[in-house]
Amino acid sequence: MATVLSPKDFATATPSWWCAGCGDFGVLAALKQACADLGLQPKDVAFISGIGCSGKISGYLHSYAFHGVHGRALPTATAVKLANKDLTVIVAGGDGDGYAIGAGHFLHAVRRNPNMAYIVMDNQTYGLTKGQSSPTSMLGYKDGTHPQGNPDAPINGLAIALAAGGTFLARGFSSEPKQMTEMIKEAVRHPGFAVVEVMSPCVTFNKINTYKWFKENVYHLDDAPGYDQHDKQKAFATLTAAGKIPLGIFYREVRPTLDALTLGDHPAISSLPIETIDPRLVALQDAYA
Ligand SMILES: Cc1ncc(C[n+]2csc(CCOP(=O)(O)OP(=O)(O)O)c2C)c(N)n1
Ligand code: SF4
Ligand SMILES: [Mg+2]
Repeated sequence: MATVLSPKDFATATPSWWCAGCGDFGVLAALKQACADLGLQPKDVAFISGIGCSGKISGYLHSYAFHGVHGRALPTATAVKLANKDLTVIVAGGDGDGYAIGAGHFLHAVRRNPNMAYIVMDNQTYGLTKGQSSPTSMLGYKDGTHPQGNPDAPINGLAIALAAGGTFLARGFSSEPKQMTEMIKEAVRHPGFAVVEVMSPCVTFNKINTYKWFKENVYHLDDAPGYDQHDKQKAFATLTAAGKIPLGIFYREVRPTLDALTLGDHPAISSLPIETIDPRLVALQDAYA
């Protein structure tokens, strides 16, 4: 029988690089708790991340991990899932990684619906490169590249994902660990591509969207009586309404996953005997060893 693990079993010895108070600590804590609650073992999890302060998270979770190229976490994760569909694949990255350089991959992952959870750690800035405007920065956000204020309207990643065929869309706040843990667990359990956007304040560069600002500017869908997570029109209206930022699970539906459609009952590549792998691939691999 597999041992039941605690969040501490998902910690690594890697010292954290994040600034004290960074929202990303809350995301990591929720993730470890979710993995423990789900009864996962580190060997069951492949954690793929992008580049950014957020992307460093894969080094802090004891699991298989791949810290990829900026904006390319999703195609990498899709390949991992197709190679070994038994792995629980979790992807994480920043608002820049997912909604700027990786925007094309984001849309196509949403429509393909591979079975994995994607956490967008949204601090409304490019933290790693010292606070430039990101696709989710507010109009007027001031930084080194926009000293007069950001002239670009922010994009709404979850509404875009809903329009592209998203099957699970949620938003959490990094200083609400219990709600975030439950959301991540639901996302991992969802049979398809589950997007969890987490408002994760950058205490060093984003002096507008602070913890205090969020506490004053969010509300919880759980407080809205009768909200139906299967009502697409309602989800779209909720996500795009002006005013306070909604938190919760907006929408879910079940439709065939990329893995089911492409692999069917075929065994995953990882389970094939080595002799059945095309020798040209082995030679190619050896050439780069
Ligand atoms: C191809 C490429 N372009 C640009 C960069 C520089 N770069 C590194 S991280 C980053 C943005 C990070 O912002 P975000 O994804 O929001 O992550 P955060 O640091 O805010 O968590 C950029 C532009 C890069 N590493 N690679
Ligand atoms: S720069 Fe911002 S996002 Fe990066 S570790 Fe520091 S607080 Fe977090
Ligand atoms: Mg960011």
